[in-house]
Amino acid sequence: MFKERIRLGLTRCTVKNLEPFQDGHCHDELNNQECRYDGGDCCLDTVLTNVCDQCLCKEPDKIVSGRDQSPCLVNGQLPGVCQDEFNTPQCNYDNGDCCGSSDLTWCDICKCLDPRIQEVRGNTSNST
Ligand SMILES: [Ca+2]
Repeated sequence: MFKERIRLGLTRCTVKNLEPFQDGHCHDELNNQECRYDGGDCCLDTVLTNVCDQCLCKEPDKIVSGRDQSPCLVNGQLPGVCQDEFNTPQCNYDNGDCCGSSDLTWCDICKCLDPRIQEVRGNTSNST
């Protein structure tokens, strides 16, 4: 097993199960420098986000090349409906759909993450 880690260059990676490494699906637990950013799984042209929560491309060289500026890596956005997979900086926090009185039937986390809207909320309303 340790041989495998050496072969993959993952000797500093603390994740025990390396099977998900570079399997084409983005894994948050492997998406760090020690684990070589999941072998690039989180920076693919089409990131498979079914097993990750953050699913962010963190590879420095890819970010420098502008990959993190790519507008949104998932398709199927529904206006006015909070969708966790779009609730990211890349997807403009689902255009604010997870903040306020949107349709929350399509999300699990349904959290208002948009920093701009959070600011507004903090100033105006504190009662639920
Ligand atoms: Ca993976």
